[in-house]
Amino acid sequence: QDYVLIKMEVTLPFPSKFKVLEGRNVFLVAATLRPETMYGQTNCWVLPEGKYGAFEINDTDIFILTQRSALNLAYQKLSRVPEKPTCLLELSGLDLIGLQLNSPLAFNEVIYALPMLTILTDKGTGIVTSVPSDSPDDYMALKDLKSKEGLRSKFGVKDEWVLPFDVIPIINIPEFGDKAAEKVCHDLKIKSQNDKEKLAEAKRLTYLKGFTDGKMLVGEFKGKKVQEAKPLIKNKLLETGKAVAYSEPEKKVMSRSG
Ligand code: ZZB
Repeated sequence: QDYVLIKMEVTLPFPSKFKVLEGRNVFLVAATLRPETMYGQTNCWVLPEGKYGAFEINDTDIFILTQRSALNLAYQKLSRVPEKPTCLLELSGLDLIGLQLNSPLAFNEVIYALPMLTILTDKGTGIVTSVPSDSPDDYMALKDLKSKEGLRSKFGVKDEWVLPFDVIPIINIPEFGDKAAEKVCHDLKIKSQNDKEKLAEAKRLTYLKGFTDGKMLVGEFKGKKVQEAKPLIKNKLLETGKAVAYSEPEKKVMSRSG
């Protein structure tokens, strides 16, 4: 699977736990297959009990992601020491919640790292960027956090990291309108982010229709079809250094190489 890794820059000042990283450019790095949706980011997702690390990519850049993805990146020439990830700081998802981020193309100038309970640690980087207009999982997880005060207090999430962030229409799909994920979640009567079977169906539908029938409502390629805009936006992100390409090895290959 070929992902685009989005470099979401952690803004200054860093929280005290991150002081050893001062002087570097520090990024939470999210794997996505939908670079054309980056305009609509409202937050970033981390797994509260997930294990992450801050890894040296080169002399200036630090990526926060899972150990597993840092190793894969090292084999893809993205590590300061060739083929060896160097971890400067071990972190848990709880350490990341509330980090303030500046993410490429996002209309929101700052977004926050928030808890999502269904993140898989053996996929991508274990960090996910959230686009609730076009991703049913993101829509439901944001809805859960907004509507459940208990969920926010459980993870120390401040109201101002969540409540001001609304769904931003970025793509029109004739069948689903300008907020496809909201419409599909509503039509399938999805109750929460834990409604996994229905969410898988919602994701399948939104992917399919988004790709075949979607049209950009915003950005440099406004009016173009999603199919056309996707590679153009991907290349732009890669050329400007705001993202890097990442291939996920097959599961079998991974277990053989340890
Ligand atoms: C932004 C985005 C916008 C995404 C969208 C989807 C959609 P796939 O096909 O199963 O590989 N993702 C990435 N890593 C993880 C993880 N570790 N755990 C859970 N989810 C993860 O799915 C790739 C997508 O799954 C990625 O693309 C990411 O969310 C999420 F409008 O990034 B996406 C209809 C989907 N729309």
